[in-house]
Formats: sequence, C-alpha cells, structure tokens
Amino acid sequence: MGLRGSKPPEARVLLLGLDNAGKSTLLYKLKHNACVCTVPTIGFNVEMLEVRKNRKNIALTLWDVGGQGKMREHWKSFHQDTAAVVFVVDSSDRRRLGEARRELDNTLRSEQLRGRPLILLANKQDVNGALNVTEIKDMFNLTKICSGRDWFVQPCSASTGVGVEEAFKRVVQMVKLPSDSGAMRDNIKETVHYLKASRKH
Ligand SMILES: Nc1nc2c(ncn2[C@@H]2O[C@H](COP(=O)(O)OP(=O)(O)OP(=O)(O)O)[C@@H](O)[C@H]2O)c(=O)[nH]1
Ligand SMILES: [Mg+2]
Repeated sequence: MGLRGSKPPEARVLLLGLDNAGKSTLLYKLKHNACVCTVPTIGFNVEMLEVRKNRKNIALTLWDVGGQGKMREHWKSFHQDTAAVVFVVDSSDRRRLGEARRELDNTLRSEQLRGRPLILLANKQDVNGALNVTEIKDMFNLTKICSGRDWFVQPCSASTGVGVEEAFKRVVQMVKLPSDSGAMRDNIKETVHYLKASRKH
C-alpha cells in the first residue's frame, strides 16, 4: 500500500476488437470472475482493477469499447494516454479474420499509440476449429506490423476463463506506466466529455 490517502498511479488499457470478439465477456470475467451474458456494447464499459507492479500498487482502467462498424470510428478518441492495447480476436471466426487484421493495422498506425505494447488475445479457444496461436501470429503478420513495440499473443477463452489470468498478468507486465497520472485522469474526463457530446449529434 502507498501512503494513506495517496492514489496509486493509473494506467489505461484499451480493449479493442471486432464486435462479437468477446471483449465485454473478458472484462467481466476479469473483474468479477463471472461469465456474464453480454449484449453488443454501444459506447464503452470501463472497470478499474488494482494490481501490483514493481512492488507498487497501480490502478488499471480497462476500457472496453464497442466493436461494431459504427463504433470503430470512435476508437481513436480512446487512444490518448493508453498504456497498452489489448486486441481481442474471435479465433473461431475465420471469415472475419481479414477484417480484424485491417482494424488492428489501422489502430497500430495511430501516432498516439506509438511504442505502446500490444497483447493480442486469441479468444474462443474453446470452440472447435479455432485457429491456434501460431496461425493467428502468421495471419496477422505480427512480426512485421509490431516492429517498434512489445507484443505477445495469448490464447484464451473468456467464457471458460482458460488463459484469462495469464493474459492479464502479461498485460500488467507489459503495460507502460504514465509519468503523470494527474494528466491521465484529466484525459479520461475529456474522453467521457467528448463521447457525451458526440452522442448528442
Ligand atoms: N465460445 C465462446 N464464446 C465466447 C467467448 N467469449 C465471448 N463469447 C461469446 O461471444 C459473444 C460476444 O461476446 P461479447 O463479449 O459481447 O463481445 P464484444 O467483443 O464485447 O462485442 P461488442 O460489444 O459488439 O464489440 C457472446 O455471446 C459471448 O458469450 C469464448 O471465449 N468462447
Ligand atoms: Mg462488448
């Protein structure tokens, strides 16, 4: 624990991926260790988890942004001050892997995400015929598109929980801590403000 009353530094983790990839299922598995019945996310969900890193407490804010086509144009408004990107893929949906790859390519081109680590979650490993980690790595050409950043591919099933803890440990290990957590808090407020404003239009 830090000094009484002092807030642990915050780090923002962005959960992205196509609709139906399993982001919200993963979020609630992590937060409540429960398999929650989800509905497609319109907007975003955010949860905070306190974890230990380098013998210090840090507060991870996990931002789960809806992945439907219309929502993807808003992804960029979540990029600023992101400490790590978690890209969730439905490994069993071979038809949509090309689409997922294009969205990941676009995301990684963001200047605001430069050098930020990528954890790619090869989700839905419980489904028969799901692509394995090697196939996903090749399919997404990660060695090429992730030059200049740390990256890791973790197989998991957000439904059963297999691999979820490992994925989260990896996120904690790879996350870059912000130098100024006050600025980060302001930024979260700004993002919420932006989204509320854009919903009115
Ligand atoms: N079999 C299986 N189903 C999963 C897994 N993870 C999620 N699902 C299911 O996939 C569907 C979509 O899951 P969500 O978590 O809502 O997907 P999402 O990525 O949040 O989707 P959007 O909010 O639309 O972006 C749900 O029916 C989940 O129960 C998994 O690991 N295995
Ligand atoms: Mg969702």
